[in-house]
Amino acid sequence: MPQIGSSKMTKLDIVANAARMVAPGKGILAADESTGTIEKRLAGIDVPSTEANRRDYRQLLFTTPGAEAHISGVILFDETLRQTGSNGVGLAKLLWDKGILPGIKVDAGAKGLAGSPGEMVTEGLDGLRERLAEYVELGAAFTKWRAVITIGAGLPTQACLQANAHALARYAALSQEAGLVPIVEPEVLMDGDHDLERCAEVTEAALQLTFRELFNQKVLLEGMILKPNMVLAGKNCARQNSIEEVAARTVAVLGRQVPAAVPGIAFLSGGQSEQEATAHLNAMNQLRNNLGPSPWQLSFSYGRALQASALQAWRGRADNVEAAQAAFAHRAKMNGLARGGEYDATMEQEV
Ligand code: 5MM
Repeated sequence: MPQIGSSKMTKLDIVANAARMVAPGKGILAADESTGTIEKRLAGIDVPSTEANRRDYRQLLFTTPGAEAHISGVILFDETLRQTGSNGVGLAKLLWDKGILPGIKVDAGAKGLAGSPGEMVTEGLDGLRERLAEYVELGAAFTKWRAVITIGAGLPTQACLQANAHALARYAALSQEAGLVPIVEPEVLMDGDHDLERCAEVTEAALQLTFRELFNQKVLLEGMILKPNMVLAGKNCARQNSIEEVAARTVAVLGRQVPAAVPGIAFLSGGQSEQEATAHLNAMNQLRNNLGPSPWQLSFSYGRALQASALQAWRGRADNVEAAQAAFAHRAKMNGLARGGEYDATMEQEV
């Protein structure tokens, strides 16, 4: 298969890379925090967001011994794809050498949607074809685009759902044209006091429109990954649901809207704690094991839920690198086990 910097990817290569991204026992690390977000994360551990600190932190994650056993791909921010590690090797090459696929966030962020106060539409389509060609040269194997959908009084509007679905599909088609696997991320936010059923209703509507647009734009479903939210009650809802309720409702919504041709679903964590995100994924895979074979892999593409304890353990100090890597390796392993429904909360004591 063509590797780093190749512009000769065929449809078969794209399909093979998509399958590799959701290989059993593995999932994706989202390390594509944009400049503002990584600054916030580093501020949380009193570390200034300099280019060197961002590089050191991400290098720490990528060089974690054994991470490749449970991590199939890493989503990078533009800066990281261009960075070189302390040993002089490019970070993207370092990942390829470990058997981990590097990917790249290609959206330009969620901006206010004109005419829809409180709603956002993700931008970044202008010039995307040219940017993708450069990302191929820099060694990316896949891309990511995140749409943000807010639940509130009268929200989301059809205009918001439609605009975001259209942009996601245009992005996905351009990515495949460039030989890259698109991760399609329509995120229904956990913010608000809505209940589980309202989240289910909105998630279903968002997915339905997204797949309609993907079909319209002729996106090869076998060569993409869906990155959705789990179906959860809003953070401020008085009634929070059990792990089993969340798992059952999420799988039911996906079963109604995600075509069987899609190889895998890699959830975002969206503000859940590390252990909640793992327990939910585990319960979904247990459910699928009990119900019989599922059409798609149920995997993870977590940012915060894979990094929170590693970040806390690191705190910007070289002598904490080993402890931070142990924390990250532990989370990767727990989620790797959850991929097969083999996780148990008692395993959290292992680290
Ligand atoms: C890691 O966070 C990603 C980038 O966010 P910003 O564009 O706001 O900086 C984000 O897209 C991420 O890939 C997903 O939302 C999943 O992350 P979480 O933390 O929700 O699992």
